[in-house]
Amino acid sequence: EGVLVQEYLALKCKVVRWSAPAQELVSASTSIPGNAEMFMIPATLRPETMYGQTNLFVSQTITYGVFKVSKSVFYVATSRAARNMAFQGIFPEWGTAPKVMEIKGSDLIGTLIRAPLSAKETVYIIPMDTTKETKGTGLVTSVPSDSPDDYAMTQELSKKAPFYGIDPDWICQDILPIIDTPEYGNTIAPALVKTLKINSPKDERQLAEAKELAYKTGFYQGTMVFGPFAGMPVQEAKNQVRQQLLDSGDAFVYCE
Ligand code: A2H
Repeated sequence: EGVLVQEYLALKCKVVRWSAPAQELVSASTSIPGNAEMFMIPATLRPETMYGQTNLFVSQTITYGVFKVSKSVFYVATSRAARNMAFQGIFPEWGTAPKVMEIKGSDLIGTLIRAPLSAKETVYIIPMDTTKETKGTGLVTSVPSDSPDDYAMTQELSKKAPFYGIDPDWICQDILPIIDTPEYGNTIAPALVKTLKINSPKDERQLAEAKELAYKTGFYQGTMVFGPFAGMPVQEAKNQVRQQLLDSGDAFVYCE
């Protein structure tokens, strides 16, 4: 039996404006200069969908680390992911993840970030507590057009913003068509959520089925309908978009 390595694309989402609690913590840190560039680092398997990013998910119960990449550049991710990154040449000293601060997911909610390639340019951090500490970087880009999980969570948060203690204006409602498929049209996630009668993020079994279907259908039958690769099959566009994000310095490869 072989060892399976999952290769993610880690996106660099620059912080544009911190939430009030995060601002207070970052300002109080003597290790972070005032002019520092700080990046949230979500990990994705679907770079070709990043045109449709509308939010960034964190888990309120995960404690994230802030890691020093250079004098004025810092990454936010789980300590687990940063340890892996330390062996992949991301930090100056091989094998060391220099943590300068910790911050709870709940304190990050409401932070405004730049979303590379997104039609939205800047998007807000919102909660998704099913985000696992043990996978990727613990941060997830929300693409409600193509991910049933992201769509179901976005709907839930819009319906119950006060319950979740968030400003409804933080939730982006514009679902842009990114990929067209013969069977499910150009926004596969809402289509599947409707077809499989998914009512909330708690409908785990149906969501798992929707996720599988969306992933396979998008990859094998999808055609791009947004961005510079519009008209191209997803199977080809995927690598092109990935390469573009790497070349522009907006992303790096992360394996675990
Ligand atoms: B994907 P795999 Cl449009 N916890 O990105 C929960 N989910 C996580 C995660 C974590 N810690 N880290 C990453 N993920 C999500 C885009 C996307 C994704 C679309 C459609 C499907 C899809 C936008 N969200 O994933 O278990 C991330 O969401 C379905 C497979 O390692 C990442 O890619 O296979 C994917 O799960 C990685 O899942």
